[in-house]
Amino acid sequence: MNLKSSKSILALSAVLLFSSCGNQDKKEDSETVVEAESKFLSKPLISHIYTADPSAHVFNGKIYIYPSHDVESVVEEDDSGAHFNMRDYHVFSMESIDSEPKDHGVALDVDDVPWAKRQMWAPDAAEKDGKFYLYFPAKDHDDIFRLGVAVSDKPEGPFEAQPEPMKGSFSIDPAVFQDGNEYYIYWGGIWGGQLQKWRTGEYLSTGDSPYDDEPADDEPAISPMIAKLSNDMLEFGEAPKEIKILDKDGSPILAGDHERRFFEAAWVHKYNDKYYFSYSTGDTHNIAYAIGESPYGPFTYQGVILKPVQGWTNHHSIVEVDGKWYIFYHDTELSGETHLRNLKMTEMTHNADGTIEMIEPILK
Ligand code: FUB
Repeated sequence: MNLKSSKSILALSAVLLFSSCGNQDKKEDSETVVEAESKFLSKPLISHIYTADPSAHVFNGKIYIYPSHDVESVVEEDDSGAHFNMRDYHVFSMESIDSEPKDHGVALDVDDVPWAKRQMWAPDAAEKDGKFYLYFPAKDHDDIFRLGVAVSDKPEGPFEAQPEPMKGSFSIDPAVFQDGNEYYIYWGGIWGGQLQKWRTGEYLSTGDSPYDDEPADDEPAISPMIAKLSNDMLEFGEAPKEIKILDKDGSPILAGDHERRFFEAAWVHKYNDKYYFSYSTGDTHNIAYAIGESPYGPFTYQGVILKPVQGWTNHHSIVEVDGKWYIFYHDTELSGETHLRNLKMTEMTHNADGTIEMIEPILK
């Protein structure tokens, strides 16, 4: 699926070539093929609508992708991401890793979620006992991000939303990880994702700036959150806990360490009995990862999986398909606009020592 191996072809038809043969001029009508190298590692997976924040899963033998649906909006750009003003979700399926994604249409619209007002950001989905659960963040009528759940009998939806957000939920970017019979939900995002506003357990409305309420640079960074899901998958099944991301010496990653601290886009996968917690570092634009012995962590920082893509945001998911691992992500190749993104995908490699080979999405 990568442009590295399938260079785009520019055909220049009916190019007139003139060559000299002795004293006789020869004019040739010919077609010359010029190969133009793309600067991107992978090509867009979907181009008829803008899509971002892909959560990919294998359900019923097919790959399903649950992305955000980016749209142009009349809302002006601001530091809290108001211009990411998405209002619905489409679900996509792929028969195999090389096939074209099929758009199953609108799976959930903000107008069908009683508690939600706007900004349907990065979703995820899970399957339990033949039912499918779509987890999504949206701003409520007080402009506070909450997490919602919607249910369907089919992986592609349509989904029916619960009338209220999950009790005690806040912030953005839910990601559900199944470990045996247990399901865990991870979430959180700082700045526009409001996680910093919940440092005391209550919503701090000390100011409108998304940078208020952050810890000092030499304090531990704000932690992403985890909770086991309830048996019915609709609520937290336990009190939410903070996840610790530690340096190799066991000390917490600090708030001032923007190259490594958690920003948003939590994802967990399991490989060789270890838990891999991956996330975006936000303003430094990497997808980084940390490894732990339990779904709750602590996780020890290892490095970068995906270097910055074109566009401000970087958001991914990791899925195993037929014994190979893939990272789904997005960039802004099609629009050049940071809030109008397109999905991409490439293979990801675990090295023999358990580390992950770093991916450069923009070719040098
Ligand atoms: O798509 C809106 C937000 O942008 C997501 O929730 C973040 O992870 C970032 O990708």
